Amino acid sequence: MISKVVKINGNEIRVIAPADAMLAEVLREQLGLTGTKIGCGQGQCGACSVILNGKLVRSCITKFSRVDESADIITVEGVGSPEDLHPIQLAWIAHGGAQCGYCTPGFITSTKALLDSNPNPTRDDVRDWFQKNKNACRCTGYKQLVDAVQDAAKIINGDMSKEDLIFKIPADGKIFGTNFPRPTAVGKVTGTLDYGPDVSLKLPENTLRLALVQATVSHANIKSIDTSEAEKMPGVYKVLTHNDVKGKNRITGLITFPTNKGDGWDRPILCDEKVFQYGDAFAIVCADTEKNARAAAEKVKVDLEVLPAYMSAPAAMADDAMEIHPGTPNVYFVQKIAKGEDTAPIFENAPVVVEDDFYVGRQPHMPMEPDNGFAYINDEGKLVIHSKSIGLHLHAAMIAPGLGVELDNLVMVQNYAGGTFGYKFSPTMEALVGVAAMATERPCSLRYNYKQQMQYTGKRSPFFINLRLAADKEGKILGMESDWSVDHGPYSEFGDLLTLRGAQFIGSGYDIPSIRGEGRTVCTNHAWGSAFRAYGSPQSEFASEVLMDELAEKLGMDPLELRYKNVYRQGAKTPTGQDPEVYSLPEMLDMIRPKYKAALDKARSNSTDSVKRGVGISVGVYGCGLDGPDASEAWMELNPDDTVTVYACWEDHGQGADAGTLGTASEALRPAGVTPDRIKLVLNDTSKAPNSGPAGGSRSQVVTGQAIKAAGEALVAGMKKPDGSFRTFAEMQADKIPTKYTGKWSAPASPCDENSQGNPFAVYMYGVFMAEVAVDVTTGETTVEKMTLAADVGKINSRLVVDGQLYGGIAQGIGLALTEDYEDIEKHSSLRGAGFPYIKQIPDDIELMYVESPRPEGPFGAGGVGELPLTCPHAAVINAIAKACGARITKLPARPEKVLAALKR
Ligand code: MCN
Ligand code: FES
Ligand code: FES
Repeated sequence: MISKVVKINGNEIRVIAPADAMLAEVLREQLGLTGTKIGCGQGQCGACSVILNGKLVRSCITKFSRVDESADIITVEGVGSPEDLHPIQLAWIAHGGAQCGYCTPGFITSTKALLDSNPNPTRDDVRDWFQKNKNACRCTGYKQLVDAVQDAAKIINGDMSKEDLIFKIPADGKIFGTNFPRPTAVGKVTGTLDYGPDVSLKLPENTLRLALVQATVSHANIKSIDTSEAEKMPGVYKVLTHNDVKGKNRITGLITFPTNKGDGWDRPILCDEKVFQYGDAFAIVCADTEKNARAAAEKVKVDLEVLPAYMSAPAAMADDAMEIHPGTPNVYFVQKIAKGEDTAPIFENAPVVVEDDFYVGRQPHMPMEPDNGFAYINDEGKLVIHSKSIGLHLHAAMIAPGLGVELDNLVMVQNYAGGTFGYKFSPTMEALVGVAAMATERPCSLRYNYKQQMQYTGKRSPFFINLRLAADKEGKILGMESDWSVDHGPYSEFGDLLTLRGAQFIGSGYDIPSIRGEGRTVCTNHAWGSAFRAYGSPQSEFASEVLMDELAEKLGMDPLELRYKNVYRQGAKTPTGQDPEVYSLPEMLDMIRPKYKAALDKARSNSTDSVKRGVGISVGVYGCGLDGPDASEAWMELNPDDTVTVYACWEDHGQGADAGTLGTASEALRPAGVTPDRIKLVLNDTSKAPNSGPAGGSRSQVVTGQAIKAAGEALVAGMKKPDGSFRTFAEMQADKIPTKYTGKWSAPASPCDENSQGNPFAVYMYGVFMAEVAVDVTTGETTVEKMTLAADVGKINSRLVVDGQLYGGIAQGIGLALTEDYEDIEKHSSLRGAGFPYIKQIPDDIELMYVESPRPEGPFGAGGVGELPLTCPHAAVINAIAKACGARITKLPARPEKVLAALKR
């Protein structure tokens, strides 16, 4: 133990801490200063940044023993408070700088340190600073953060007033379509909003801290598990194996496709017979501290018979590959597409045919907050599980039978989440903490470190695609033939649905009269496939968008004009034979065209012998919703003080469920004069709010938005008096009119048939991307200098949120194009190793343009937005590389060595 007096946020405090403790642990665990977050825990993300004696440090790698006596430490709590926001915090709110907000305290302290030393930084100074200090953000694409720093500096220097940055509710109370900040913003910028790991530290003293015993091989039979030595380790309360699981010990994928050859009961909660992938859990150690639990986990002995591991779809499809789940073939689901006439004669006679093979790999989600959660038995005897789940009711159904608990006795709650990007569409540790709480009858908390986040959560499923396009001499597409194999890892949940996405989105955006193709879902031993933002479309559309450029090349046509000729117009049908609900792609291409021409000129004149510049275009389309008649429910209640409470399970990854709910509810309630400050939100607790469905498929603004609108309209109708004025709560009571209303909505859509024909989504999002790149042909290094996106997401609810969604998704697309991968389990198990894009990899110059075509089926005309920006930006980047230097990349990521190899070819 060491003891020293240090000054923290202006107060002198004596701290007695273990000699090996890190400053972050001391701040968070001993002093309760949980505003400082731990992300990577490895010095790579800056979430833990604090100011130590005027210098910015990453407190997760700063030993407390090395903090000098009487050191001066400033954490986010010392920068400002909700009652007295610092200009930096105010600017962060005004610019939408906090999406999930997990990186925010680190950025705020980092900005404070920057502005203390350089009160007038240029945008490049800011970017250099965040790069140097490794401040990483996965949500925002960084642009709004630099905007915020610029405005904060102006306020501090007296060039702007705080007032200028404070959002003012317009006189008519309309916030829908404005820059109103999200309700959680103040908590996020001040570090007062508690995420799972923060709440976990504040749990009762008898809480058990959990550690997992995990596989370090990818495929094996389990011969025995010996926990005896671990049980004797200090602080250990119990060591749990599959024998302690009361239910079926399986997470069910809720299979709905009758042609799926699996039964969906393939994912063990705790492995019993087999290891299916690296990281699979054998046992849970429950102990007094996480350190003790982790130390004891090392002592559990597992005897394995190692089996051949099939680490890709082609490997698992080989004739001699064994069945990974005995009894179920490795190819367990096949989805065909057949639209229009047979393609064989078309391809035979077409003047122009192009064909290529494509691969989009195992993109890791890399949220700033690693996975975590906790569980306990409440006073009603119900099991309560808190996690980052973005599908609370869905996950309850997936884990209840495995745990052996009745659905009615299971409560799911979402903690504020530091980003998921879809990995939490699958349950992760929910069932593990559930097992532990049931077996010990004590609160149990589990926190993954970053390596576990990488190794034991799902990843984007790689698609291997062979694609052919046939066209006439003028560039009109005549037909398409596709073949795709989906490497879905060992667990089948939603793998069939993902394979269907190939049929729905390869070639989407274009009027292709005839399509034939087949896709298949393949079980492998690599990381299990979970949803990832834009789910299936980045793989599908990469193939068709890159092949469109190859077609343009063969035809000698401009790639933008080839697209212009073929995009959806009146009379066109989507690949599933559906009529698009709006036709905004031609308009968006028209908007982009002058910028494109100027960019081409610029690229030509700015290219040198060693640095070649190019411009690439791509079209992105994605559906809002789950296939078919996707439904949602929300409630609204008029309270005795005449405020209104909205109840919904619109889960928040960080995208802004709070803003979405408030904006939509306030628009619905505006006719009754209910102003936004009178609206309260109760979100994301299955014991308090109804089933609004999971926050996936960019569905919430549309589907849950419609449910909120319906509830609001019902309440407004109840409040309305015959004379057109509105009743107060007291008047409603006096008139015996109910004060609580249910809103339900179901999408007018129908699922696809066995040929992938149908009207799966009532609303789509559309975009046109343009990338401007520079390729250093001596090193193969690509720099994206500018991205432009013309987007149609319908009417916009929160402009701040929507801008942020687009910037952030584009940044993830640049990562997907150039660096991100989780193929090599050892090498890619950290942010840096997996190619996380820091600020200098993302251009400061990102231009957004909107076409707001009102959606007939969207609430107040709104569509969805979350996934649009990641549908296809990477294809624009890859097309730009080819234009710049002739290197045609078809398999991602386009790391320098791949670009050099393509150049040589
Ligand atoms: N919105 C709006 N106006 C529109 C459309 C949407 O203001 N016309 C707002 C909504 O109110 C909501 C946000 O934009 O705040 C996204 O809405 P929507 O597209 O309906 O998507 P969901 O709320 O269902 O969110 C899920 C979506 C998905 S599927 C992933 S994955 C994703 C994403 O959003 N993960 C994210 N965005 C993310 N953003 C962050 N920061 N972190 C993640 O993990
Ligand atoms: Fe400290 Fe990532 S740098 S948590
Ligand atoms: Fe930066 Fe989410 S807001 S990581």
